[in-house]
Amino acid sequence: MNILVATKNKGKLREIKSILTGFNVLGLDDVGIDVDIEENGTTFEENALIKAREISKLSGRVVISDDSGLEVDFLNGAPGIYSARYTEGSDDDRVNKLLSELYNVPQEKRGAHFTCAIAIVYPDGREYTFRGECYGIIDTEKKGENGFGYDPVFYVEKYGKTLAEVDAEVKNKISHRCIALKKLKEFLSNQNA
Ligand code: ITT
Repeated sequence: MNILVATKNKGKLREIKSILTGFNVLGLDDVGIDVDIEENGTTFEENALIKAREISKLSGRVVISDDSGLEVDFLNGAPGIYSARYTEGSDDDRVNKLLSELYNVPQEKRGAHFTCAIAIVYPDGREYTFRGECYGIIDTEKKGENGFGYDPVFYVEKYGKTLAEVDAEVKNKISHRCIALKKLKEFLSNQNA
């Protein structure tokens, strides 16, 4: 089965490809689509559906999208759906802003989780969403080079490492994205049953 992924984020696409084994996963570059989509929903699910609907309309294909973000307890769930827009600039600039917001905040108050909503939209209009979450602590400094986004400061107690320090295979076993995509895979296998 061919699945087109409506994302401009290379890190997400890389992870989705390695988790959705058994499918022919295409990126927007593969089909020559380059559009800016306004993400004006109020939840991860709404934003994921906005992206998948738009690209399904443009391509006529089965499309999945990923809307995700980091919710920090001390910041009352911010940056949340605004994680990509937390500050202008690069992922590194956003991580630096987060570290400065949490400056001197003790470890027991640094809890956070990633959320990922995966949407699938079919050309006939059917649409479904799946959610995954991954819990950790915001570290006091950046560690590791793997992954993307906020991974260098997202510390996972079970591994004693940030998501940027663990191997891609480990992240892809425990991540919010992996949990949501497993639900999608389960759904797709029941569709074909
Ligand atoms: P698309 O909308 O084109 O998919 P985007 O990067 O704008 O790409 P989102 O609007 O969903 O995607 O924003 C997700 C934000 O959350 C972005 O800042 C990411 O860096 C961050 N994020 C999501 N998943 C992450 C992960 O697994 N590790 C680290 N940061 C992550």
